Amino acid sequence: MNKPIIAALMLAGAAIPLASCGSEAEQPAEAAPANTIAGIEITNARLVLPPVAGNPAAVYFDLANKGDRSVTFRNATVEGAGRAEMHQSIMEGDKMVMGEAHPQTIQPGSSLEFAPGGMHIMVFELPEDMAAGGTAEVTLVAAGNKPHSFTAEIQAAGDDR
Ligand SMILES: [Cu+2]
Repeated sequence: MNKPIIAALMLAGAAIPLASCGSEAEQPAEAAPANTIAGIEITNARLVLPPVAGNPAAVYFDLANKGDRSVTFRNATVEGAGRAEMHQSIMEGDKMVMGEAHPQTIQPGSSLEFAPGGMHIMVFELPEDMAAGGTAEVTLVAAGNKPHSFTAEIQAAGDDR
């Protein structure tokens, strides 16, 4: 008998958070495609295979934040690979060493280059069918577990990076 009232309350309850929640979970200004973060643009993405089979590969790209809020990337995955890590190469004395990078915050209007000798995504346990000339699906994971996926062209170790 009072079902219509309950339904009306539920509708009202569902509408309130959308109308009043202005900070964390608000809708992006322009809807981003699935598995992307609004405003984030990746260009020049390539996955460079290791010179020796069994070694890790590296993913390089240019990342720009054209949105209106900062985005912090914590880690990455590559489809089919065992695991991937966000790495940074640094000079220690006269030796180049690399290790896992701290989370990288990209402010609105700024960009970050993932390039040989600097930031890169290190990819371990490559799928056996990964070959130069193909493509790989790379996903950067931002704070809050938000994924941003893009396609990288697979290059052989000796290719121009
Ligand atoms: Cu590395």
